[in-house]
Amino acid sequence: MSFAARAGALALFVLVPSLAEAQAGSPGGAVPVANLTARRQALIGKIKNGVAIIRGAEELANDPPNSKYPQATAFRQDNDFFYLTGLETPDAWLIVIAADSARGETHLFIPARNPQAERWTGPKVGPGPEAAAATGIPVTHIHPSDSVEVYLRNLLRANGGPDRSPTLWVRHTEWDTAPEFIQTAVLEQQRVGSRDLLPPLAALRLVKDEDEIRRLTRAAELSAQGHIAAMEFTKPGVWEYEIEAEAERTFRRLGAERLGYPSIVGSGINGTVLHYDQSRRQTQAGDLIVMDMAGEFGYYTADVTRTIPTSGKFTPRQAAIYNLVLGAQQAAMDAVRPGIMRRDLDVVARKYITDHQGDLCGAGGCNRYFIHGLTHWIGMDVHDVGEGPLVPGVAFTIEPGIYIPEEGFGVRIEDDILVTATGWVNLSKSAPRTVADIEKLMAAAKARK
Ligand SMILES: [Mn+2]
Repeated sequence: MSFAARAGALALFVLVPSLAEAQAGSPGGAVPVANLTARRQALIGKIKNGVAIIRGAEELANDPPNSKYPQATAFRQDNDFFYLTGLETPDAWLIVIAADSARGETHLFIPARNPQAERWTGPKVGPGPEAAAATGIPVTHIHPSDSVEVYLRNLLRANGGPDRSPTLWVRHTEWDTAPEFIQTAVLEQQRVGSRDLLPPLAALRLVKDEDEIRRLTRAAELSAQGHIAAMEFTKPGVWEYEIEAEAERTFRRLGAERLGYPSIVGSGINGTVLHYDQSRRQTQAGDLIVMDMAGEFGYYTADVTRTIPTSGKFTPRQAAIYNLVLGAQQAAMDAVRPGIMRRDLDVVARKYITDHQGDLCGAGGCNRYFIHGLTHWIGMDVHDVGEGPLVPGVAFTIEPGIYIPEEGFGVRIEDDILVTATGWVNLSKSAPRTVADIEKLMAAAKARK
């Protein structure tokens, strides 16, 4: 073996400092330990008694010849796991043990560090003091991932027995892909049965804490800035994908680590296709363009739609439909207050359209062109989990739309609303929303070109 080869072999086994710092250096920053601890304690309070098992996202496969050639930036942690640990480490597990009479405890399982693999994929947080400092989980409760199966079996055996068998809380949605030892463990517990972990976790994730609100606020603001960039860029003849690129580079430049969802830029007739995401058409003067695009910041995503005229000026017909949609959106916003349901807002928006449509859509009325729901929750998922009335800390979209294929255009306006103790705020309000403000912004941009 040559000296160079020996040196190389040696270098493989030198551990470089782990990524705890690098993770904290992500644009979103680290989730404060106090928040993570509070969330885990709240989960223990919700499940009261039993054992919850949360599996982190798996390392991306790299198996030639079908290799996707995974990159660290393509990995995204499981939402529930990130919510409770703030860790982006792949192939990790969290076991939360609740007991009626005690505060409960949390055990974290993360892969032992592998110097050879880290030469390819970069340094990782291993089981040890760094993981304890990042999560607030005591280092004595942090173990290597490959010990999770034995740990769980012992835990259930120790707490089992005919009289007191702990309830297992698992996410039923991922049941089919759960490892065999989890499935076996649950089968062994069937006297008590397994319970779906989604409802208690969703109830927690629905009401955002201050660190989540910070992330969501930033996601909405950078998304609004991307919409402004797209408006300034647009003129007849540009392609839909160019508009998309203009917005997306702004999201990224302002700290978005990925898109919240595939961008939708639908001009003309494409604007009537709700999830059109090909972005392959060349725009023409006279088109309207529906742009539904947002970035994700620190695991929280906005969801923002604006509709603009390619030429910078709405036709009277387009403006009339636009203002009806805008009025419906504003009416729904004005009805937001703690205690009401999102479906109540849907009723308000549709009633506004009925009351103000005049003869814009003929005898059938405009609501027959409003073919989707008015709102959904936002958060770690663009269609986030949870249910129930509006309370301070929930966030959701208000997005009425009218799509008229026979006239070749659609209009959707979508903003992100956060309910506060004193009312609500529109997190995406920086993106112009009225006919006058959109035309003014596009005219100013044209004058500068
Ligand atoms: Mn939406």
